[in-house]
Amino acid sequence: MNIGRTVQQTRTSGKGYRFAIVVSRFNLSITKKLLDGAVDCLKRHGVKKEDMRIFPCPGAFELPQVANVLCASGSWDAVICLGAVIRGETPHFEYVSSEAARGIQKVSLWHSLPVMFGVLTTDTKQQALARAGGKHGNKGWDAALAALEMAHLFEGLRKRRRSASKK
Ligand code: INI
Repeated sequence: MNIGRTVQQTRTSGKGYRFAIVVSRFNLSITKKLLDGAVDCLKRHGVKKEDMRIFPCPGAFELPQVANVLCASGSWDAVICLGAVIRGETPHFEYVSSEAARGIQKVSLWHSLPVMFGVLTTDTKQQALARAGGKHGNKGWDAALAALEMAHLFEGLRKRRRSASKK
């Protein structure tokens, strides 16, 4: 297999796919920019307005809780979680960031559905801004692009499983 060619052929058209975006309101000035990036990416890849929905939640800790319910609904091809956890001076950072990451991964595995980790974990607000449409790109955009790729990949895997079970 020519892995280089296969990687380049990755499909990211969003036509016909449905995406849920869960966005944390904590550090809203940053998460709003992540959301703008994610929506822009989906639109540019052909996802219709009616095929994406935004679900705000209080903080990054709650992202997996909302994603879990969305996955269980069976209505989405992928769920994109967006948040910003900034270290500050308390150990709260460690709990929130690690539970968000762990929870998002668990939800994806429970439901066999792509759930994207578009959560910034930085020491400072400046570092977060640089990754939310600043000089280091936009993590929301990146998470949406990964969701498009994963939606195609999972559709292909489901088709393979169906055709294998008919044999
Ligand atoms: N939530 C965040 O999304 N980012 C943070 O930086 C953050 N800090 O630092 O506290 C944060 N805390 C709130 C947390 O996610 C929950 O909403 C809260 O604990 C209620 O469950």
